[in-house]
Amino acid sequence: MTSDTGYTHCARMDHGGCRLQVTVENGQITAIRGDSQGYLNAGYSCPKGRAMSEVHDHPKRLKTPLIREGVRGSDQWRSASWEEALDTVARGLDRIRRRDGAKSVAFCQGMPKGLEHFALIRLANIFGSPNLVAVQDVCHAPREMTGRHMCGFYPVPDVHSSTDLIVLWGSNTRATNEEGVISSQILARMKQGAQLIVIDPRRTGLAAEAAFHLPLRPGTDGALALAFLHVIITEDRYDRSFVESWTTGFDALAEHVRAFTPQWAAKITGVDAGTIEQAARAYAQARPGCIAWGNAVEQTPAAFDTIRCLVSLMAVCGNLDVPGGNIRAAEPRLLAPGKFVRADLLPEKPTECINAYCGTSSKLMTVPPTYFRRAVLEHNPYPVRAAYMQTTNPVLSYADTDMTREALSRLEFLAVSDVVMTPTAAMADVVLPAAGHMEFDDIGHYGLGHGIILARPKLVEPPGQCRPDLAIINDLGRRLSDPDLWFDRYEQIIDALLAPAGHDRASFAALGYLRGEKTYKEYASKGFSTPSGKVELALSQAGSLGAAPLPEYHGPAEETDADYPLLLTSAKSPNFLHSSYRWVESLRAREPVPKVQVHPETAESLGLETDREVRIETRHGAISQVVHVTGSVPPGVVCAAIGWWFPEKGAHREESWQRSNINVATSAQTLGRQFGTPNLRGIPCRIRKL
Ligand SMILES: Nc1nc2c(c(=O)[nH]1)N[C@H]1C(S)=C(S)[C@@H](COP(=O)(O)OP(=O)(O)OC[C@H]3O[C@@H](n4cnc5c(=O)[nH]c(N)nc54)[C@H](O)[C@@H]3O)O[C@H]1N2
Ligand SMILES: Nc1nc2c(c(=O)[nH]1)N[C@H]1C(S)=C(S)[C@@H](COP(=O)(O)OP(=O)(O)OC[C@H]3O[C@@H](n4cnc5c(=O)[nH]c(N)nc54)[C@H](O)[C@@H]3O)O[C@H]1N2
Ligand code: SF4
Ligand SMILES: [Mo]
Repeated sequence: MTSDTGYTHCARMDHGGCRLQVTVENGQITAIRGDSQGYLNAGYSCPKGRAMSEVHDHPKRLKTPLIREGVRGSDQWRSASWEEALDTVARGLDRIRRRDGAKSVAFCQGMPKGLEHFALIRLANIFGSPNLVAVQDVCHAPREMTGRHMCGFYPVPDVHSSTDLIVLWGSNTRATNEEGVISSQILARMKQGAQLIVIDPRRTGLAAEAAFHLPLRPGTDGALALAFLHVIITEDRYDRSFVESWTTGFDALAEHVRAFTPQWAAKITGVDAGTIEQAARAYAQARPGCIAWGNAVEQTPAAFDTIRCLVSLMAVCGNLDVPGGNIRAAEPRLLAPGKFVRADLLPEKPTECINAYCGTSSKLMTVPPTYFRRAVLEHNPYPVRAAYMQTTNPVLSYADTDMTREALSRLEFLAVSDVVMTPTAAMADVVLPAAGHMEFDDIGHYGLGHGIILARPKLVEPPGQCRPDLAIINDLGRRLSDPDLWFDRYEQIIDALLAPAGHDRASFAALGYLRGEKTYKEYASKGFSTPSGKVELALSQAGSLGAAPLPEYHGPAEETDADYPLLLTSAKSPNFLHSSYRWVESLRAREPVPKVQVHPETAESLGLETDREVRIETRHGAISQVVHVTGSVPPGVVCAAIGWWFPEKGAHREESWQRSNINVATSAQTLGRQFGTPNLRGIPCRIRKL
């Protein structure tokens, strides 16, 4: 028997980052624990991270390439060699490229798991398609791009430095480890005395420990943020010297927010005016304080306005680019993403991608999923007829599942790479078995903009014939384009990225992580990278973005009425990543069924009881989940579980992906103009007993 101990950083179970100590015996992972030397986690790990040992070699894992035999979606496949499968994929994509043009082929990516995200962009660019579809419409693009419009960078919370106060604005880090923001760091700052403000309809664990918890009505964040600005500006609590030297439009903003009193916001948000005032004052007083923002601020069509308010708060309180505030993270000197993806080969991308025709932000370099599906279904703005999807499960993750299913069934050719058969892969012509975490050499958090790059060396062989996405893309690239643009072996990609930092895979694995050298307040010498060189509280380019110069609040995306009196929102589960890993026994045992959280008063008025299955109906669709009566959600708010399908029922079956999938009940009709964001928070609904 051989036994080894290896070290890597967790990945694919959330955004990843905990350094793990991994025991490998006879080629199998037998133990995983958090490593006390971990830069981000200092010994911490969670059940998801430790469950990776079950993922490797799980019987559900895809182990050979599959080619469709029966009608699409009927679950009839034959195993194929990699040669045949890759040739079939290359032929399928090339046929459409020759007939309809390269832009009729889309490349789709889910939450980035590692380098495969950038490798796929490289493939799309070299292939000649401007259409890289990503879930960024509801995940990070709104905050990143809005930040870049207003202050020239993506202002990430500096939870690595000492800080007086952390605002968790619709972010629940204790359950959802986020890019560079790990709850162990927030807890460490709290131990040093940092206060918390939690803005979340639910009383989460962190809310219970916070100095202020503002349980707002889902979808009303913009109104609350305007009231924060009102308090801070009218009470003269802002950083006058920063505002005078480094912002544009402050006087107009001050005038604009006069109407948005705490009393006004209280009516909309349901949070009492006194609490709004006190919390706003606490943020203004904290020097420094940071805002750790989550999905809630960017999962409504109003994301652009909501986030503009938050960046304005950071700016007027002097918290931009100071230690412990919201900073421009400096990246370590790796090969720049733009160079790696060969953006130079496709200069027409910004004007030719699907969303360029939809008036989205010019900084958005990925296609919002709704515009991709409209291109497939309505040929709007032009037809898309084939897709290559990796690390994504759109049947579960895109708003409006009917639309997704329809689009998938209309594609002339679809190839999917995944680690298991999913409801999306079940619709494909070719399914490719991907290697998972610890099964190949990878790098974590490259290009994500928070300044830390993590080593993820290979520790075990992949099961069966599984191959890393990096290798699959490299092989497809060699078939679809000049082979000289590709690599002999996928590992060379990693060495190429690390070379500018003076590392190769081995030396980087030994080092563990790289952090960019941070110098704060770079604006003092260089100005802000905006047209005016300042933070644009009033946005000079607002017109081209279809917005007013100052952030507004236009009310919720959808109003409740007598038929749909409750407000539906969601929160991510600590036990799963989106739709992934319902098939991992230890995780499923922790959470066997999808639960919808309902307040005791709401439950009583509707006669609902814990553990009883109910129907949740919106104007767009209906799903079933199991009631959990809890005082941690406010009355009238319903918080459902996301990403639910039942692998044990068969990925291709409707009863598997339809029954409890929240996106059956969401809509992609109304989208935010700048990022194509649908409404996922604050959806009018009703609940019926089954
Ligand atoms: N209603 C609603 N919808 C949402 C959200 C919400 O809050 N509410 N959240 C949104 C957010 S923030 C995001 S990021 C998206 C997520 O959207 P997706 O990324 O599409 O979500 P997942 O369901 O995790 O799908 C990931 C797939 O990748 C597979 N996988 C894991 N590792 C690998 C690998 O190494 N290679 C390959 N090829 N496959 C792999 C998994 O098995 C899984 O099937 O969903 C969004 N959708
Ligand atoms: N365990 C686990 N970890 C994950 C993920 C996962 O699926 N599971 N996903 C990863 C991904 S891709 C992402 S993007 C991040 C997301 O991480 P988060 O942003 O933390 O994601 P959520 O849990 O969707 O939302 C956070 C909180 O928003 C609250 N909320 C709901 N509606 C509203 C609202 O209208 N306003 C406000 N202010 N709050 C609201 C919810 O109650 C929840 O506590 O997590 C990453 N980490
Ligand atoms: S918190 Fe995230 S990174 Fe850490 S062990 Fe859990 S899943 Fe992995
Ligand atoms: Mo996400």
